[in-house]
Amino acid sequence: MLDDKIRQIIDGCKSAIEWAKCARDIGEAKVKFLGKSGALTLLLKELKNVPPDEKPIVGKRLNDVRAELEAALERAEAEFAKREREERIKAETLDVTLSKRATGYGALHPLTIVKNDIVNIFIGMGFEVKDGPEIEHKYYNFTALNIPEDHPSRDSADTFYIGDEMLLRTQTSAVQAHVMEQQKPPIRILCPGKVYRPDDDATHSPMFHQIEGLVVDEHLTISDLMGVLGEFAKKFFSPETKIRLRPSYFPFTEPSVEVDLSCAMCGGKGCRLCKGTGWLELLGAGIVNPAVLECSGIDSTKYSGFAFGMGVERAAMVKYGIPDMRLLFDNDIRYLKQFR
Ligand code: 2NL
Repeated sequence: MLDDKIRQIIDGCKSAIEWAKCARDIGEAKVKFLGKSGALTLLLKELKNVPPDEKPIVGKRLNDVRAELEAALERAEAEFAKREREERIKAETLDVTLSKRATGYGALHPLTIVKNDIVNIFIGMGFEVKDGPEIEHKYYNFTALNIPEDHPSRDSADTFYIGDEMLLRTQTSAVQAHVMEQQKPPIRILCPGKVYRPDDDATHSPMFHQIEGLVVDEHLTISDLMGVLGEFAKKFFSPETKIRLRPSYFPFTEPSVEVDLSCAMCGGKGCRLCKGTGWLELLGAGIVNPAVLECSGIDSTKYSGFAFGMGVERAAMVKYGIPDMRLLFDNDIRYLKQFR
């Protein structure tokens, strides 16, 4: 009778081990057969009903069975634990020899490339880069630059106004007007940045980029302007590039000039890029109007200056032969990729 029950427990436990699929199944079998209210434990409690002379034998038998089953369960559990750890490690293994999916590299926008090129050329000549607000007071954008109250560029058809006094700057000279007010000469600054004008067609964007330069010191003449811009032309295009000055007019410079660069594509013979002229129009420049210096509190009898300005879009178009400015703003990645 007792023997049958012991047999049942041994068979039940061994079959549980045999059918177990994981360490947890073994844990459950442990509870079922050897736990506090497990089958073998309950049987041990029945020992009190066994005749006294048989107790030692039956007791030993039950303890032996318990030890045997415990050992079998431990072995099975250890085996499962080992197998499960191996499987987990195998599943987590990374194949470091697998080649990655191609992601492609980022690249600077051609306008940024050209802006950086230009800025670095002038840094090389001792210029300091300055920036300022894109939302300006009309005083710094116009008045301080000797642009009269009735000048057409002040009209709301040519300037984005924000109320009566404030506007989106139409030229980066506004930054230079701030610097002249705050700094004593010598001044040698370069102001790259976004400017805004309400035109929008094949050759105009309502937002575009300018780089303006300003030098104020004693004894400066148009020769200094030609020296600096001649050096710029050689570095921007090629060592053979020459500059040419033509008379022009700006309210903030007197005299004013347009500065042409000899065409880098044909070397001045005339081609598609320079439209047969051999020259590329790139900069406006001039000797700073004494009225502009005085307006910022600089003594125009002691100091003189020269200034210049250019459009970054225009510079990028002549440098790379880009035929339409909209190609720079459409942000078609297939087009922009070429300038990497
Ligand atoms: C152009 C022409 C120019 C200046 C900008 C300037 C600034 C100060 C005083 C005097 Cl603070 N001049 N800037 C002078 C001449 C031309 O720009 O074609 N820009 C795109």
